[in-house]
Amino acid sequence: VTNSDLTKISKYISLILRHKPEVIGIQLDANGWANVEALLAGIGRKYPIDFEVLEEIVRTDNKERYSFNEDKTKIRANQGHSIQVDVELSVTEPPEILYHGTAERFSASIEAKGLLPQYRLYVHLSPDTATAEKVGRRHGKPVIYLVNAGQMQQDGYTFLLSANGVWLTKMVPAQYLKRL
Ligand code: HQG
Repeated sequence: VTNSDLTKISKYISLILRHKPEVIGIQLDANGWANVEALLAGIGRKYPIDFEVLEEIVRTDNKERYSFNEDKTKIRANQGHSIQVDVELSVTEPPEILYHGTAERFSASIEAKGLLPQYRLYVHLSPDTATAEKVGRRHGKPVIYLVNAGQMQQDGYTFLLSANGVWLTKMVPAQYLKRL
């Protein structure tokens, strides 16, 4: 299996574990877990991989997108879901400043309405500008917003830190945003 195959398979697994488990006829439990055997069987039509390859994908994923449970019978995405699951993240005090990378074409709407989770459960924030820039580039010409997370927390907003270092919050009103 080449690296580019692994990336392709990882994207497919992302789709299943974050958005559409039904494409392979499986379900996630309330905490976002899928049964590993069911996942392997389900993706087998497209990508007949064995458990060792799945382990390699989880281990080498560049954003640490997935976790196994302790005995590796279950797997879930660490964040990024659009379906309603609780991946058991704890409320964490954010750094004073977080960043959000997006595309220029969204900026008028963002500055009017704030950051909204759109089709996902949360708005995703990055701990540094380099990461935010990469996230923004996925959508087009990147722009970076500085998020006044410390002030938000003082005002009662809560933040979750995902297992892979992404900060999550329900929404960011425009008053806490500053374009960099
Ligand atoms: C934008 C990737 C108009 C928002 C990354 C973003 C991340 C608005 C887009 C994870 C808006 C949603 C998530 C408003 C927000 N008006 N547009 N009021 N509020 N938006 O993909 O943060 O590679 O759902 O700025 O690393 O780009 O998939 O969110 O541009 O962690 O693992 O609506 O996805 O991880 O796009 O990325 P997304 P995101 P993976």
